[in-house]
Amino acid sequence: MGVMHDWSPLRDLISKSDEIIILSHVRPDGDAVGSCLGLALLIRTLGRKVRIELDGGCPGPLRFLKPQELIFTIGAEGVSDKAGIVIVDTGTWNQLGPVSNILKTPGRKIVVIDHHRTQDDLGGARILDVDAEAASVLVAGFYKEMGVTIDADAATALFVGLANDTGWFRHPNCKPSTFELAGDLVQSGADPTWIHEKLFSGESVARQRVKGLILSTMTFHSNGRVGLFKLLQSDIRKFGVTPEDGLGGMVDLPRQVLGVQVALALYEQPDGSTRASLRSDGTIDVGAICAGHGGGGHKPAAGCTLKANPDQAEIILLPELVASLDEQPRLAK
Ligand SMILES: [Mn+2]
Repeated sequence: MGVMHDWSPLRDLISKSDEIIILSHVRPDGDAVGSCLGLALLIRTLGRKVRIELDGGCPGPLRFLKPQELIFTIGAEGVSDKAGIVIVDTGTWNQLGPVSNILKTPGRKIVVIDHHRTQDDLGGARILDVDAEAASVLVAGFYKEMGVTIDADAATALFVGLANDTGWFRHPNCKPSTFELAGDLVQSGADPTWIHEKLFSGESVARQRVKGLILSTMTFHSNGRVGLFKLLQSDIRKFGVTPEDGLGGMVDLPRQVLGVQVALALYEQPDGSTRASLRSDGTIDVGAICAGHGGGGHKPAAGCTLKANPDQAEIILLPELVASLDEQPRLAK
């Protein structure tokens, strides 16, 4: 939170818009929901009208945050031309999905608050901090800027975002200030034990079965430095996985194996394309690899979608990962 940002575009948008709509990326994760909710609660405290639009609504495991009353569907209600738009936790058209249409209204006030390196020109001001562990860190900074106390609900939401994007405080993006902020949020009412229980003890049978499939079929490459799995539409049908169950976090499974530095998850999509999700231990930049395929993300965590089936996607991506690893020394364990 030591970084100084020019918050004036956001202050301006909040004070001059009839209503503020907060958007985030498709397949919203803990940081997307946490940062949107934290910001929405702040804007509401300031006495302004605010709503959140999330692709597909709030994912089941995150509903304990109770964002329902702040989330609506733009298709159903429409958005006035005078509504200001704040985009949190993404800065690209691709990641915004269909909702990005509302950005195209002439004269629309737009502010992006993000920590991803991959950025498109979305037509507005940008408050970007690629060193921030999570978008929720930026939102916490805005509370400080506005002199507003973080209440227990907001602290819980922001803690979820911070914990999500740091892998519960174990990824290399953690720094002393990460723990300072975590401590402040706990002080403000976030309860990590309760949050963890809510997030990770509500797994559906379908999700557990999918994990079993992944664990028993994942393969290893480049002397065990790369672990990958593929998940087909037929698997999803067989186990009856619903969007509610979600498939988030599966890519961490190969990374749990000793010696695996990079994990590659290949999810077949209903249209036959493949969504690739990548994680690295930080030695190689999977964000750069994904950016080369129209996707993006961070050095240790990124994704892209390929117009190829999972087998073809493996043939495309695996050699790139192996080549990239070959240029790097193996981390001492
Ligand atoms: Mn994030």
